[in-house]
Amino acid sequence: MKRVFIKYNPYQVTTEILIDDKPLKKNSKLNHPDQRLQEWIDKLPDILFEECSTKDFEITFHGTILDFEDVAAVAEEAKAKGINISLKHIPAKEVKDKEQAIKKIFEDIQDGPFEELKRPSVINAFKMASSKDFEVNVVACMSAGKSTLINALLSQKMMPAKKEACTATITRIKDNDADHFEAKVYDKDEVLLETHPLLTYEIMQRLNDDPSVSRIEVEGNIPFVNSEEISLVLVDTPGPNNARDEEHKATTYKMIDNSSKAVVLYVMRPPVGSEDDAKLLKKVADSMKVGGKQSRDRFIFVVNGLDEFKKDEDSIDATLKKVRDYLADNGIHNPNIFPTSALTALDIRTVLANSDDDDDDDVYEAKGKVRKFNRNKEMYFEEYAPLPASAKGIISNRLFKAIEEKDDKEQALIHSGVVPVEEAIRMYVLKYSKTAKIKNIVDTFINRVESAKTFETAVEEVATNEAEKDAIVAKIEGINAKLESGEEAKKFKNDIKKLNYDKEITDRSTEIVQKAEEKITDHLEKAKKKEMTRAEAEEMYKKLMVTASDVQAEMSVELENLVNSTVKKNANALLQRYKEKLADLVRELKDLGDVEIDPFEMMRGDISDMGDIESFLVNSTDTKQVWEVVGNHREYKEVFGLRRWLNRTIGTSFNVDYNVIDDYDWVEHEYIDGDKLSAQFIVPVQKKLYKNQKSAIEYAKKGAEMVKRSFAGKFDELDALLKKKLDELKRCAVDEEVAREKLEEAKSRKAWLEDIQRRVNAILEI
Ligand SMILES: Nc1nc2c(ncn2[C@@H]2O[C@H](COP(=O)(O)OP(=O)(O)OP(=O)(O)O)[C@@H](O)[C@H]2O)c(=O)[nH]1
Ligand SMILES: [Mg+2]
Repeated sequence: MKRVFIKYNPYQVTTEILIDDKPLKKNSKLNHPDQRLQEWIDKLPDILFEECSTKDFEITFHGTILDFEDVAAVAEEAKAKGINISLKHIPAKEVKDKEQAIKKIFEDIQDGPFEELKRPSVINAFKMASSKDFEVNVVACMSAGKSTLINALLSQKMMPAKKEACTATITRIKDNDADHFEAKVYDKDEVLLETHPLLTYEIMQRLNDDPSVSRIEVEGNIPFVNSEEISLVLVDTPGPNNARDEEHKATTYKMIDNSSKAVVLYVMRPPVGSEDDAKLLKKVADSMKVGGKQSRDRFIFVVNGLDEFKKDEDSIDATLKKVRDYLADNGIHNPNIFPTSALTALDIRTVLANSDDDDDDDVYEAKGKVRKFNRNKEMYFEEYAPLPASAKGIISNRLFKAIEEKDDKEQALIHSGVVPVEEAIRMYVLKYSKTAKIKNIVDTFINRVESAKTFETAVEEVATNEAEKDAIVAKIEGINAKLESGEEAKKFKNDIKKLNYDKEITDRSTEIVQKAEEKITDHLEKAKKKEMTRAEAEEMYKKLMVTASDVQAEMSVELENLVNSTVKKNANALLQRYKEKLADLVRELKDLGDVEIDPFEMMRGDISDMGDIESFLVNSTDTKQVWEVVGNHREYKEVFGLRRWLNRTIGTSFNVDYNVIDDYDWVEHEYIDGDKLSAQFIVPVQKKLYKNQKSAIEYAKKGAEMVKRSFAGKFDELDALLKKKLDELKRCAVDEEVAREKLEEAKSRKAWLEDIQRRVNAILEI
């Protein structure tokens, strides 16, 4: 038997593994720097077996409960392979403790002696890091019950739901714990059409039927979460095949794409197996292949409508098995499947919450469902839910309480499967988003505190070092001279100008377009015949348009990712270049005395004020229009807005246009040549694909330019700040009075910083 010790810190994403108290060998496959536990834990038993040549292990796991439960699940599965793992858990600090500690530190900083830590940019960075929206995207191919499920999660009928294809707009609902819903309504070009301070179901219905409406931003209460805890956003989408425009289709693809980390509730309604569904599932399968267990956890498959279960005729187990087999046929293995009845949950939370009047048909019917769920053990859907033990515990406690209090509605609600889905969302947030969030927040402090400390240390050294006074002054003047030199400024400007990713983006986007083209030609190759009748030609054309629009939506997701990453790269390179410039400032002055004056270290905190490129980009996806002074008048200018670009690019959809077929000389000929026809069909499609590429390239350039412009201004500000700091140091060196005063101050300020630093670092420990 081998003893294995695993310490996993989900906040820092670090792993330490010891086998029989010895560290891992360098070439061990168990070395997983920078990877989440969930990305490699599945492979643990096999690798252990391979590297230790035994099948008996005792694993001691030091980490959070949720991570421990994943280890436990893997250990359980390993039994089937004859690998025996006994487990011990050393608990770690959980997310909740951390959040409180962070909040306290933030408050203390606001009351502390450092103005630079109270700047709006710091406060914003902190707020951004702590309130990042967490999206739950509800996706399905057809009317499987998306809107009904969202209504059930809202405990309120807000989203229009119907038997036939219904939802036509994208609605994002953000939790704010308020007692009413409000909405902002946008068209395709992101123009605000309407605002509703008090949103109702009737308004939502009208908006949904209005073809000019593209996106509705709603705020209101999502009862199963607390907005202080998670900033949850539920997104209702049209089924991609009845989307009003291709942009919505692209939105669904983007939600599924592995570049997204949001939870996807993939709703299905048996019987499963439509062709469209298979197409969408293939994308899900692709996305689930990357990123290990986290991507598996990200997709929650909701099998809805199971209240229609008939005793003695149906079997829930058999239905779920069919779904599982169907998913496996489409390349999805080990899916998290949750059986539900969204409608029952909604009725319990709305109809039955408001009335007990049996003469009301709705009440009568809803009560029937409650009875059905409570009577049939087979319909206790929570028992099928693939949840970790801690979540199961929460649910069974709730059920136990409901039974004790004879609350049959609450019991049926839990059995309806919607409560387990809510729990699954919460678990995901706790396991992945919250831990990452804590790291982000801590990061917003660490650099700034470090950097403030460097400056205080420099003050101390300068103020006490009589012997090197002249050297210090010379050093500071040297730095200043370089900072002010026109020569240096020109060099820096030139370096920045040289940064250019145009070729890279052209090459990559060409690949993307070629891939898209291939898909379409492949499709045509398969569809065409040497001789085609008019009916066949029309059919071929119709199908081509569907494929073209799919490919187009897919491509726009890839192009958008490309634009995003290019702009990001550009921003990072700029920052890097500025950091190098700071390091350069002291390069030739190193020999001037032992007192260290390091402009880069002193400025690190200020640099990180602008360094959160991720949120910078998020902000810039919204269209912004600003007034800009041009000569002696002002002009309205549009600023970088990714979303707007996306709409424009793919905004015009493929209209079915039968001209090619109509113009053919059918009187003379009975058949049309399939080769010729497909060659003609493909021209406008190709044109459009290339137009998309051109627009993506243009947009990436525009984005890069914008980043350069906005950074150039910031760099000037940073230079000015550095000069100020250097001046202060110089005054300490030349004026004894000032030195004495500053020294006293620096001591207590440094002690305060060290205390904060110790507390911040402790947060990331487990
Ligand atoms: N019996 C039963 N019917 C349901 C359930 N969930 C939804 N429905 C019904 O199924 C139909 C479609 O539901 P919607 O919520 O509109 O489905 P959707 O996925 O939003 O559909 P689209 O917006 O058209 O894509 C409606 O008539 C709902 O009442 C359920 O759990 N059980
Ligand atoms: Mg809907």
